[in-house]
Amino acid sequence: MLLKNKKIVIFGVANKYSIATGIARSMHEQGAELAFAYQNERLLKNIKPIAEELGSEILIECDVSNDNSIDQAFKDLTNQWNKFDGLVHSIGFAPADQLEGSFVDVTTREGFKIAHDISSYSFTALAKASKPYLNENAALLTLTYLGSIQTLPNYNVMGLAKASLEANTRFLAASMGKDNIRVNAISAGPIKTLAASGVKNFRKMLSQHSKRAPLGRTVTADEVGNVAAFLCSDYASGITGEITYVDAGFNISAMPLDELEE
Ligand code: NAD
Ligand code: 0WE
Repeated sequence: MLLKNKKIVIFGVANKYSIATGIARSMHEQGAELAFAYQNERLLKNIKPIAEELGSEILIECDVSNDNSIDQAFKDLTNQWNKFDGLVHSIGFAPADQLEGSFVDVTTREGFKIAHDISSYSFTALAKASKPYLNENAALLTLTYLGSIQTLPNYNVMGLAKASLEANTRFLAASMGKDNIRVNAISAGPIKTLAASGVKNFRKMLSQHSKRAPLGRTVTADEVGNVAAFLCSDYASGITGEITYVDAGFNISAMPLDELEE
């Protein structure tokens, strides 16, 4: 039981396919007590049964684009918990028109601003707002993607926002280390979630991934969840500011070994 006696709040469950749901499942298996923060009322019907199955009755609304909503969320949460041990940020967003077409043509000042606000600044905002309530030894975790350091079609301004999020992880780790708070990120391979379902040719991306990845397949939200549980546990007490890849090895491979075979 990696997470026995740990209280962890998870931001970013939209439905049962969310990476945050895989993380919650694994953390529950490892004995964590969980709370869920959801974006808006509309998602509540999806999240209620998931929370219930994982033994949680703490459901809190939080729109991370709004400072008042963030403050209220931690007031609501700390009505139930005095302090807690972990926070998972599994949130990303850019307006749909930013994620289709050539980067130089489709990117706008407003699209850039929203992508960076929701996908990167919100992690700083949650770290700041949770700091008074974090126990000694607490861990923060976020989710990133390879588009932060390499290009691919259509990911566009989200790649810039993920580059910012990864630097954010390092600066938060440096800044909170003196309080013994660790801050890490998981870079996940492509997974068919709600955020991916609107993306053009996502199925082709999944098959390209399986072709190039050393393990010859994609990863599941539960596999990401298992690494998330480890990173938030005391077994990872020596790891902070790190980006851990959970992608079946895709990021180390420039070409699959069988590509040149006749
Ligand atoms: P998802 O759609 O299930 O989750 C995205 C979540 O972001 C949703 O729960 C949504 O409610 C939340 N969100 C968006 N705007 C918000 C706001 N203003 N306030 C509060 N919450 C807000 O999709 P997912 O794939 O599970 O995405 C989770 C994280 O994983 C994202 O950061 C994404 O970039 C990252 N990621 C996804 C993949 C993939 O292929 N699915 C790969 C690597 C990284
Ligand atoms: O980070 C992500 C999801 C990013 C995302 C997706 C959407 C679709 C719907 C952010 N905002 C929105 N806004 C919407 O309106 N991933 C890593 C998954 C993903 O998204 C892609 C990918 C991959 C992989 C978009 C284009 C190309 C590849």
